[in-house]
Amino acid sequence: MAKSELAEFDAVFSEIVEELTKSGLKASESEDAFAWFKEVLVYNVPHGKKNRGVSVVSSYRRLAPNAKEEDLHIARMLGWCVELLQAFFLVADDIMDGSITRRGQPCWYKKENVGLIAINDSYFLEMGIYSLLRRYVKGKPYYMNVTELFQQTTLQTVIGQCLDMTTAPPQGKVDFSQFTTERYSAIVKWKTAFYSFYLPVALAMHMAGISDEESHEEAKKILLLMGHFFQVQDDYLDCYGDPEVIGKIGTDIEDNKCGWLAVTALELATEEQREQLKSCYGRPDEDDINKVKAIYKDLNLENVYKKYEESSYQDLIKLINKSSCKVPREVFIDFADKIYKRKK
Ligand code: GPP
Ligand code: MG
Ligand code: MG
Ligand code: MG
Repeated sequence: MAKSELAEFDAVFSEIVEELTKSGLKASESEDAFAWFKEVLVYNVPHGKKNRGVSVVSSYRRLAPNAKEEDLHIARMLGWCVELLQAFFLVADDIMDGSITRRGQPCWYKKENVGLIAINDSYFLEMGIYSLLRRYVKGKPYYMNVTELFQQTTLQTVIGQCLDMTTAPPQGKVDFSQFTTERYSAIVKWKTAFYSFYLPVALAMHMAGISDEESHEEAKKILLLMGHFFQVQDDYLDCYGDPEVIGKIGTDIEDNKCGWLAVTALELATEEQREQLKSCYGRPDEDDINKVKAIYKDLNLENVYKKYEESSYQDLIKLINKSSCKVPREVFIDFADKIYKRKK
């Protein structure tokens, strides 16, 4: 079933492109802009894993087992709105992080005829969300809830991105004083967990008529824990993932990021290793990057991560089992199964 859910989700992407561009393409003054936007959409939106988008649909199915086809269609459109939000963030994030590739192709801003137009394109992608909401959801009782949720989630992610960027001093400078587990937890909760985990399930809940605060708080607790682990994994893969598989080349070491590997290394390091890290972290030079990786190796971080992955999965399952949420456990288990032990 999981495969066909993705196939059905993919099948409506052309409708998304059509809806977002058809009227603009007909108006002679804006025609060129919408032809450009069409390219932005096709390059940046459909090539990811789409876990977030498909989770809206699969969660909605769990919450409304007798859902009508017309409502499943709306769930798919909301799923694509989450993918648009993600594309908006990634186009901008890659500029900020100076990344090279994304989803196995050059980052959008790296393309010869794009450059900083990518900033404008990220706003284009963001506004696509609200066009689709007006087109498919307006008139439904949950329109206001989902619209506000997208706005609120965007702000949360911007706050997280701000913490992420400002905790990383400019290249060549070192300041490990802020590289604490508390700061790390705050960064990942805000920059990743809300939009990647709470948002998809919360959208399905609103569609299914579950909008009370208590249910949302209960679901949020579980989903934010999952989101925390997911970002730890992203940080691990930044260094240890295969770029061919993850579709991106890691930049966290040279970008001076307060990532899981750096925070964990600093916790385990001897005074001497800490001094060595100070002299090579956050520098673009290949030799410096390799020195950081050698220290990670001496500290056995790969094993520390494997242990962490196992124990974090156990913690998550415990939390899910003891929750008394209106949302069935399978919604959380489905999502967890998609991310644990992932390689991309
Ligand atoms: C992931 O960080 C976080 C985001 C993509 C949110 C960006 C938010 C904005 C408001 C632009 P990351 O840099 O570790 O992701 P990746 O490893 O995929 O580049
Ligand atoms: Mg990045
Ligand atoms: Mg980033
Ligand atoms: Mg990353």
